[in-house]
Amino acid sequence: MKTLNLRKNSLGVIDGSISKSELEDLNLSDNELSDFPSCVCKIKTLQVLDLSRNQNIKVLPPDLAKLSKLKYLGIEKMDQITDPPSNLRRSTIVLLRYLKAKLRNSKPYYTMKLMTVGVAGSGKTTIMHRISGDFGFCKNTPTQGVDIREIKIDKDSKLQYTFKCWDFAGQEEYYATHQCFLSQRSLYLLVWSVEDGDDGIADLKPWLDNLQCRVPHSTVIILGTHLDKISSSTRTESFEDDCIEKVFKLVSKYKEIICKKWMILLVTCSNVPEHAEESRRSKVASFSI
Ligand SMILES: Nc1nc2c(ncn2[C@@H]2O[C@H](COP(=O)(O)OP(=O)(O)OP(=O)(O)O)[C@@H](O)[C@H]2O)c(=O)[nH]1
Ligand SMILES: [Mg+2]
Repeated sequence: MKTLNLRKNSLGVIDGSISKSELEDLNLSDNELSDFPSCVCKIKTLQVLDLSRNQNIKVLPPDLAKLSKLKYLGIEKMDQITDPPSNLRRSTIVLLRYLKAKLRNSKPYYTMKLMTVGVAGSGKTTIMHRISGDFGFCKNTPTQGVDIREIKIDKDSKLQYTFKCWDFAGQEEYYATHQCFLSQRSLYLLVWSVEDGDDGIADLKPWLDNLQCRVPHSTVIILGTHLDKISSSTRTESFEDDCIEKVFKLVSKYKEIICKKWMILLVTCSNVPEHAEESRRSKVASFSI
C-alpha cells in the first residue's frame, strides 16, 4: 500500500505500527490529533503528508526532517503551531530546512526540573523520597519554603535521568512566594490525598489555575496519595478508575495544561510492611516520569 487516506476520522492518536509501512502519501487532515504523531517520522518512504486542520498540534518535531523524501507537508489552517514560527512555515522546503538545522544542533539532555506542588500534608516530600527509591522515609515535618535536591533515576545501564527537584511547602503562607519560582520547561507533580474525597479533588483547582496561568503548556503529573487510608468498603473495584476519571474530567478543562489520563496515578506512600507492595507503586510513578 502506497497511499492511505485517514481524513476526517476524529483520530486522536495514530497507531505506532504505521511506522513499519512503506507509504508514500498519507492524509491525516481534519482529525483531532493531540500531538504530532512521532511514529510518522519513521516512514522513510513518505513523500506527501497532510496534517491540515488538526487544531491541537502545537509543535512540529525536528525528527520530521528525517523524512528525506518528503516533498509536501500540508499544514493548512494550523495557525496554533508555535514551533516552527509562522515565517518558517510558508513552504515545505523552508520548514524542512529549519527542522534539519534544529535536528543537527539538538543533543539529548537528560536533566530536568521537577516541581512538587499541592496542599500541606498531602505527601509531597514523602513521594520525592519514594521516587528516589527511599522506602524508609516517614518523617512528618512540614517543609519550610522549598527544599531542593537531586534525584537520579536509571533508565537502563547506559542512561540516567537527573531530576532537580523543588519540593514546595504546602502551607498557605508560602503560596504568594511560590509563584515566583514556578518555571516553564519544568515537569510538575501535583499531589493530593485521596483520603480527602471529592473535596480534595476540588482543591486541585487553584493549583491548576495557577499552573495554567503562570506556566502554560507545562506537563503535570497528578498523584493521589494515602490510598491505604481508604476503607475496604469504600475501595470497591471501580474506586481507583472512578477517582482518576473525576480528576481527568477536571484537568481536561485546562486547555493549556498537558496531562493525559495515564499521568494521573493513585499511590500509597506509607512505609508500614503491609503496604510495602502498594508503596512500590510510587516507584511506578517515577517510571511514568
Ligand atoms: N498512610 C499514609 N501516609 C502518608 C502517605 N503519604 C504521605 N504520608 C504521611 O503524611 C504525612 C505528611 O507527608 P509529607 O510528605 O510531609 O507532606 P507534604 O505534602 O510534604 O507536606 P508540607 O511539606 O507541609 O506541604 C507524613 O507523616 C507522611 O508519612 C500515604 O500514602 N499513606
Ligand atoms: Mg513537604
